[in-house]
Amino acid sequence: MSDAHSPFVKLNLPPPEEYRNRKVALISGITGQDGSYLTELLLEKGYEVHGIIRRSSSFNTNRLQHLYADQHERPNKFKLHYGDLSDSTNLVYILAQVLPTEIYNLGAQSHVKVSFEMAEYTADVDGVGTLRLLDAIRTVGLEKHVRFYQASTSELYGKVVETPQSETTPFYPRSPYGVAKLYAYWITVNYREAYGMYACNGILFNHESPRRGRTFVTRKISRAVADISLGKQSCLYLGNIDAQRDWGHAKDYVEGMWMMLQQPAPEDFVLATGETHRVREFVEKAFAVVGVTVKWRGSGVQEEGYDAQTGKVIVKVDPQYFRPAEVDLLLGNPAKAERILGWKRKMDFDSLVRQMVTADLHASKSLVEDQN
Ligand code: NDP
Ligand code: GDR
Repeated sequence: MSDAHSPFVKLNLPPPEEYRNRKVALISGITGQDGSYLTELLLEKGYEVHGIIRRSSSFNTNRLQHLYADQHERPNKFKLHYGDLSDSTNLVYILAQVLPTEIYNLGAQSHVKVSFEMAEYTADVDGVGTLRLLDAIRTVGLEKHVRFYQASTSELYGKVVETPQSETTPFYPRSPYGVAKLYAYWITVNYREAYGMYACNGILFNHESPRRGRTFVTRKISRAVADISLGKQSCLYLGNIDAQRDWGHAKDYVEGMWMMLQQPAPEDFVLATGETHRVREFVEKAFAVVGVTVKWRGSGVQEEGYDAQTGKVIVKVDPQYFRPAEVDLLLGNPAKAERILGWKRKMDFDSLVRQMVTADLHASKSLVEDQN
């Protein structure tokens, strides 16, 4: 569509090259795991960082708390705006106010199991929400000025078609979350092709950290290991312990997001470690951090893990955590990102597990001390 026929209101902006000399980032999902690491990275790089946060009756900016403190020394570099990916008008308003040079769309209902219970909401926020943000960019006439990152996911691959999974592997999502993200993936490609926007998909495999949400399996395990070792919990209940995931560290992955937006032309990239591990292996390594060896007995829903030294059962399978359709195996091939972006994950699997358990041990011990 030519500008003459554009239904949108355009702001009076400087030419794209001049506009991009400013370094202004807007992040949806800034309160999440990745949002907090990305904010730190961009502030370090001298960006002015704006984030979209949802109004909540409870405190939802824990992961950004330390940056608030910093703001006294770095005024105007970090600002939060109330908003939601379900509210187009609000997105247009924020964009027109902030005039970002880079947008990172990390906001999502990101829990795969929850997406089976909230399928329509997940489609609206994760799928149509991406369209809303892309259209908001066009509405204010930023389509040639701004660079757009879409948080795509290895959940797009879903059912195993080939491994390792790369940018050319066909998609076969297995959850309402995966299907919503498939829409977001293609609308990002479509707006790049249709309107010449600098828009790219980062197809990121699972990445974790001590800031990971507590209901994702790695954090659920690291917290339970800490609490069990401190005598505050007796058993960890899990679903499919044979699922295989390619787990990296979130801090490495947000760097890859930024790198994708610094290329001469927009492209889609896989970020992964190239290794896969079963959930049960994460359990074993996590307990090993506190000196416990886990042995397994039984099978299927009867399977349980026990402490090899004491015989105490510390892990049980609970079918309530099974999913209506599962993604059995994720194993990514990051060769393209390594070759073109020069990206490489820094933290390996063992160090990731150790860091997460150590952080939860520390947090759980401080909680005991606080209560005393
Ligand atoms: P989190 O679940 O930790 O964070 C999600 C963020 O999205 C939170 O800030 C949340 O806000 C926000 N959000 C939720 N609903 C809305 C909404 N309606 N409007 C605006 N914002 C909303 O996810 P991660 O940080 O782990 O992941 C970031 C992104 O990357 C997500 O899109 C996720 O799907 C995707 N992804 C994640 C991977 C991973 O392994 N971590 C791998 C591949 C992709 P609030 O705090 O208020 O809930
Ligand atoms: P995933 O992460 O679905 O891969 O999505 P999650 O940690 O939830 O599950 C990983 C695997 O562990 C199995 N599992 C359990 N999962 C949870 N949450 N709780 C349990 O008790 C449990 N027991 C076993 C799951 O069945 C699954 O196979 C994450 C999210 O961050 C997405 O937003 C992101 O797109 C993908 O990673 C890549």
